[in-house]
Amino acid sequence: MDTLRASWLGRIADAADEQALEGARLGALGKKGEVSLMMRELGKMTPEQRQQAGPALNALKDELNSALAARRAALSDAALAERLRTEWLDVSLAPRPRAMGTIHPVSQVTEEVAAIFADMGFGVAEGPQIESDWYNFDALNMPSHHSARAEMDTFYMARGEGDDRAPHVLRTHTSPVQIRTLQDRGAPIRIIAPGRVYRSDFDQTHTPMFHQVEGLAIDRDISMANLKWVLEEFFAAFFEVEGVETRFRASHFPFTEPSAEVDIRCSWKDGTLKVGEGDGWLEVLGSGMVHPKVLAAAGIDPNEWQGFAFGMGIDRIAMLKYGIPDLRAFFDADLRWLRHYGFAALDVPTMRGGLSA
Ligand code: 2NL
Repeated sequence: MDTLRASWLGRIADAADEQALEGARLGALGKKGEVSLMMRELGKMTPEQRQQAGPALNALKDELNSALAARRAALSDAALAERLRTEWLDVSLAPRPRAMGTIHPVSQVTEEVAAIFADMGFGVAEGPQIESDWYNFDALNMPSHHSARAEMDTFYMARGEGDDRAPHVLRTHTSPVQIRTLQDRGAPIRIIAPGRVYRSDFDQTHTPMFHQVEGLAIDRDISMANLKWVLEEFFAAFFEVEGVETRFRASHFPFTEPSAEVDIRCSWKDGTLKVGEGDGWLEVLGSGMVHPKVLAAAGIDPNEWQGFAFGMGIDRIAMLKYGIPDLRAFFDADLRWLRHYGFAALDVPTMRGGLSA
């Protein structure tokens, strides 16, 4: 009985898995198990023999059952421990970087400009980039054979043979947006018109598409004094300085009379621009009082209404404000330019196939 006990306890203790353990249970306590068969022998024994063997076999059965339960629990603990060891997720693993875009400096500057003019009561007007030559030129006092029209390097839309629709162009300025808005809404009006404009010109300082913002204020007694105040307010806010002195130089545009080119006071110190101080002047925009013919073309009575208009390049003032010396920063696919000028949270390997260079 002792060898029997030791042998089965040993098999149970050594069972490497659930299957081996079940084998041991059946071998000892199953229907034809060794211990079960011995219990069946009890019936054939004398009462004295039975009295001795009965309790011993029952005790053995209980002990084996306990050992089986203990071993089963141990195996299941080990199985759980093994799963915990192998089935894990490292939640501290850094995530794969995701490509994050940032606002383009030209878009940012456009928003800055719109916000500053909004504070002075100017709304934002938008319009088509493909314009009829009437809106782009005629309405602006540039008739068909006007020299300024030829000088504009205009992109003309192709026309098929027999197509006699009015000639259309890629707008060369955002003035047509102002004409349309004036026609739709009438006077008084205060708007700016930012957007893309196109001229067939491409060199170090020109791209065939660039960005312009024009402004227009029409009321009963708007003067160039109002223009000067609005522009000085704008430049101080835009360049984030206390005040900016402007200098008006007589000029000529077909759509304004009188016309002025406007410079702002600035200095250049060790290659960096400081606006609002110093003894230099920087040309920043063209402006003037809206020509009576332009008002009339937009359906506004020039005897009742008058006002100023101006136009400036957004790319240019973006470069000045953020110290970007090269137009390629805006147009080159090489994002190093944008990153260099602080505009790119782009140091992400998945961005545009990589910034490795
Ligand atoms: C420049 C000059 C200018 C305007 C644009 C304008 C618009 C209307 C009527 C009259 Cl609807 N004028 N725009 C006026 C003066 C100058 O732009 O050098 N821009 C970069």
